[in-house]
Amino acid sequence: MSMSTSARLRGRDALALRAAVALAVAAVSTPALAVFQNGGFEQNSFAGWTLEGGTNPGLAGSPPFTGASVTINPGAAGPADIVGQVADPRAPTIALPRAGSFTARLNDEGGGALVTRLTQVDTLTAADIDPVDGLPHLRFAFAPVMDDPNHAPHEQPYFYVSVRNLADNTVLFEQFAYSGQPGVDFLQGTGNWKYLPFQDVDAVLPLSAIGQPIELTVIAADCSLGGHGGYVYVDGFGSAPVGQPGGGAGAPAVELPVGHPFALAALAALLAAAGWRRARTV
Ligand SMILES: [Ca+2]
Repeated sequence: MSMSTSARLRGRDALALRAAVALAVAAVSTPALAVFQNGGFEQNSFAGWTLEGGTNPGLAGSPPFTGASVTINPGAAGPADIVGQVADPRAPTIALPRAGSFTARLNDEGGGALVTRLTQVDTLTAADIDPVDGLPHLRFAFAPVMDDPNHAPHEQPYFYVSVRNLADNTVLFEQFAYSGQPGVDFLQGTGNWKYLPFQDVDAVLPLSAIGQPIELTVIAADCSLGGHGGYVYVDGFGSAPVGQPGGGAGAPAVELPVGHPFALAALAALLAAAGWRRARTV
């Protein structure tokens, strides 16, 4: 090997080493972002996410509805956009963006019986462990805004949020409500619109979830008859507390223990106490 080739190789090795060190530093400096790519939508896009949808033929079965009631006929993805500092004329007390500079909005105020579904799968790592309790956390915030035309329950606009462990197909967190659903503390918006303030979720997962694929799903559906819209804002998906507008650290959210023997019962009790009607599908 000539002197010049050897020198070139050494230079290349040094570059590779420098790149590896840079990656390691980046990983160490952003441990809270280990789970879910672009979880706060701060790329001002849906990069890292999968947007799908179709049309809403109505919920299957009869109340109480669950994720198993959700039926989507094949079709193009429903509307979705990223919003910044804007006012929502239908939900005047919702402050946007929820965290950082951007918040995602799935579906919109228009009708057409459209459904928007957002999903992402990622693997929990040790970086998602909260040092406070030594357990992995999954945190996010959501706020549904839906017209309430007072159709039959299965025809109403609805939203659905779930966190599922794909390794064993268990539901770690799930929330469903149709517009105007009895027992849900909807606020009255403009006209017939109903909404909820941002709900901060802090799902505490078992250590066994480390290394397993976790799937997030958010669905927002118009009424099935085609005349009325509904949408949901989501933001801050990750293991760190959901931040504040502009990027500050968030206040601790109410903890929802998930994944130990009493977790689902405790979660159900908590949601019931908050006026939620909740059912699980496993
Ligand atoms: Ca954000």
